[in-house]
Amino acid sequence: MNYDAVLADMVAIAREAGALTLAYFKRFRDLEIGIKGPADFVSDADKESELLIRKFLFDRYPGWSFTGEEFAPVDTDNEHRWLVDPIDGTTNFINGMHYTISIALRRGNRTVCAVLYNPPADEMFTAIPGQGAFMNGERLRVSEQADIGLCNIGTGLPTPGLQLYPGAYERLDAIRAPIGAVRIVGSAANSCAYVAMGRLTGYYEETGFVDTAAGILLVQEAGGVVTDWWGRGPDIYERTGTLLVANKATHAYLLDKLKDVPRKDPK
Ligand code: LIP
Repeated sequence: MNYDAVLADMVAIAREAGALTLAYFKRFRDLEIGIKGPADFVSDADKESELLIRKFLFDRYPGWSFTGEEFAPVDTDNEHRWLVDPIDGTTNFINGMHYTISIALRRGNRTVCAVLYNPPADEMFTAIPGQGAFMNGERLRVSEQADIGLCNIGTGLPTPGLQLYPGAYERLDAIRAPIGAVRIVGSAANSCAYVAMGRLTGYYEETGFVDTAAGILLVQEAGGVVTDWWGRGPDIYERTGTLLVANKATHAYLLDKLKDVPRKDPK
């Protein structure tokens, strides 16, 4: 099956969801006057965005299964499934910082189309296996930086359920010297996109696959390395979420450092 037309549809609906969520995003300072709590604010935007995307995709591709972040999955097809995060980076969102919309199409256990949109920056990322990764139509390559002292590494810190992800601060401590910098982009999807385009040389976090499915394909198509924290493949990281995406040099460095942090291997 040729997925070019499907990708074009995904781009169109990501843009629409971008406009919808931006209207909320621009009003983030309303939260200070308490019209709505942050949880309601973001959950209204999240739900509206997911419903908009879901309706569009169901109309165009009736019968394909759907997993989103806000509602129960729809399991109608064993072959094709949408993985949709309607707002990745919800804490960023309520603080007026960059967030992304992530849409991946899975066929069996492969991602066959990926779209990732950062509405505040108007950056649209796309990928199809074997055809490369692009931002606003421009081909992406991961960073060629091999000097660890100049590497720029992304991660995330768990909010709010820190106890769910033990070791996050110890891991920061383990990776820090002698790297150039650590950044928290605040959206797992956007962090992957930044690796694909070379803003970050690498990124690691324990996070959900719905958030990262599209970003992972971007990194792979941009020539990056994708494994779990112990160097293993998709059968492990898609399930456990212990994801490591990077250029070659950063990947080798992080693998070496992350293994020293006490962490129960989530087999
Ligand atoms: C979250 C990201 C956050 C990352 C978490 C998770 P959500 O997604 O925004 O940056 O640290 O692992 O991916 O809850 O905002 O969709």
